[in-house]
Amino acid sequence: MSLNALIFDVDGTLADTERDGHRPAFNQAFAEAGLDWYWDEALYGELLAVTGGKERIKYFVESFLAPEHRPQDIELLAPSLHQIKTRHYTELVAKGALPLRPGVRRLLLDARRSGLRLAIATTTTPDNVRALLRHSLGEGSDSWFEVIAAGDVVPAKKPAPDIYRWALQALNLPAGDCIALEDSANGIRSSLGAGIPTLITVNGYTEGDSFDGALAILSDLGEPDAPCRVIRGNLKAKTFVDVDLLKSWSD
Ligand code: XBP
Ligand code: MG
Repeated sequence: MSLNALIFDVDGTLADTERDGHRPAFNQAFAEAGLDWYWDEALYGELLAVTGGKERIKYFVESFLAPEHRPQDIELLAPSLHQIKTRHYTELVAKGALPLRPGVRRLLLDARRSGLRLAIATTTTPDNVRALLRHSLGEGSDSWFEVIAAGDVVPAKKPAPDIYRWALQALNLPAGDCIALEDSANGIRSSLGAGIPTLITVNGYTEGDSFDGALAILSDLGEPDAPCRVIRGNLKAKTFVDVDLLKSWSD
């Protein structure tokens, strides 16, 4: 197999979006809806066990609220709260609150120069993806990605493999011709479930996760002047991730 495409996760991988992006957006939505719910950093870390904002709201209600405090119409309330939250999140992104992680822009440009195909496979919404790409890589950068597999396009979100299988089908590529870049246990279970070799860059919420089967586990993708920290794996004397290194893992 030879490397043909990189498939990027978004939240936690392209940018560290959860603690200072999605989490405050959820809290702003709850306040706007007149709810006294507040997800602090620790609680949000527990809620990240469930992917998908609507599913996470339902998980919170069912698992963290006493029965007498649970809203009756959660099946209706969750999607409407999520719409408000997505508005707040995209406003946060537009303010530049969520920069790309180290090495992401460099690797994307390296991949484009090398003729690698690019795709996204994420649990978040297409609106959130396009806002993040537009504000961090510039207008039109979403066209760099042949496939943006996002959110409700599949019935089951990560850790189910559906979103990565959907991306492979849209790319018309076998799993072994791709490398997925992920940040979380749910993410790698999804990508490996689809048979895709996977590189992990951790963040504050996921560094304690289990990443069995990863090509390597790194602090981030690194920059020439800011080496990444290798948690597990062999970077073959390199100090940052580039296309040559990824290709060497695929040979
Ligand atoms: C991470 C998620 C998403 C975000 C919130 O997605 O699980 O649910 O936490 O975004 P990924 P939404 O790591 O797959 O990019 O509220 O839009 O779901
Ligand atoms: Mg992620």
